[in-house]
Amino acid sequence: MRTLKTVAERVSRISRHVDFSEIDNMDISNSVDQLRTQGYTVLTHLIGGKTLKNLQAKISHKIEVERDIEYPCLAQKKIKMDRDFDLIDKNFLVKNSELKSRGLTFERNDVVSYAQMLKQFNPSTIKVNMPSDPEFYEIWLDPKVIGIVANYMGFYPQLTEAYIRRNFPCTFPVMNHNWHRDRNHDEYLLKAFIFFTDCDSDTGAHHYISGSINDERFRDKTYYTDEDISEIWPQDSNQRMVSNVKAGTIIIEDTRGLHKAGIPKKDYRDLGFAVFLPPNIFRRSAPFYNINKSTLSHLTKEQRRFIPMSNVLNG
Ligand SMILES: O=C(O)CCC(=O)C(=O)O
Repeated sequence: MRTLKTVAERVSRISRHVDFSEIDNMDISNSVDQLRTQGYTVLTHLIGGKTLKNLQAKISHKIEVERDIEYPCLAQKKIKMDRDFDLIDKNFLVKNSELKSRGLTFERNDVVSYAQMLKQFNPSTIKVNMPSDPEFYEIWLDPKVIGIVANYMGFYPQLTEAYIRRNFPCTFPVMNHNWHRDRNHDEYLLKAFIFFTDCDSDTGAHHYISGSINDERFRDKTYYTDEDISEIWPQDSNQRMVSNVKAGTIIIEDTRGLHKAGIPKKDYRDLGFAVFLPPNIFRRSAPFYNINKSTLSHLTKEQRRFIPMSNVLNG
């Protein structure tokens, strides 16, 4: 099965090759080097001014006015320590349908206002699907970002997932609040984290262990605690990356390395996610986002190479 997948990917990569030796942009070249040595690269203030303000406003409108988020959504307020200890133990790594059948979620119909939603349910994470809006794609497929991604991989991968998450303070850690490695692909996997709010340890920093991609430790379980990780990399270890960043920053990361989402102590943080994987003509999962033909027509030829055809609506 593995061999079939590898062959399918090799075939899918034909005519998508990128020759790193031809890069003439020092910024891109330095970022690719950082990805190779550290596993991440930080692009500060990549988005700014009016674009950043517009996108922040659009995200807030979607969440706070339209309440157009993914339902069912886990309500921290419904979790009971003595009853739900099995789920707490698993860091809630179960299907949404199970959370729903346990009565731990809320639906669109349960929400009358943003304030009521927060007060009544205290969601830890809200997920917003990628709007089919050129202004968002301009950032998710920013020329510098895709230049780094393609040169790191050596070919043009696909943008397989695109979404936004808003994280709130919460009591019970849920899935990626714990240390983990992403397992979408053994060899080629990059995520771009797009910060729409300032983000530091008070507002839910992103954490990464530099140089951990090829470290053989921490591979036998899905999640690890802070104590597990601190035994090897204490808080003051210079291999720890903590995102003390301003809104408008993008971190590109090889998330096969150890990482986790910090829980905000106050306020919230808005983060955009772009997941890049090798093209595979046999990938069977349904598209994780859809883009209209008219939005696609705003993108450059290079940006369009990242969009799988199956994600194009009316196409
Ligand atoms: O939100 C974050 O900071 C990390 C998210 C994460 O762990 C993931 O996408 O795998």
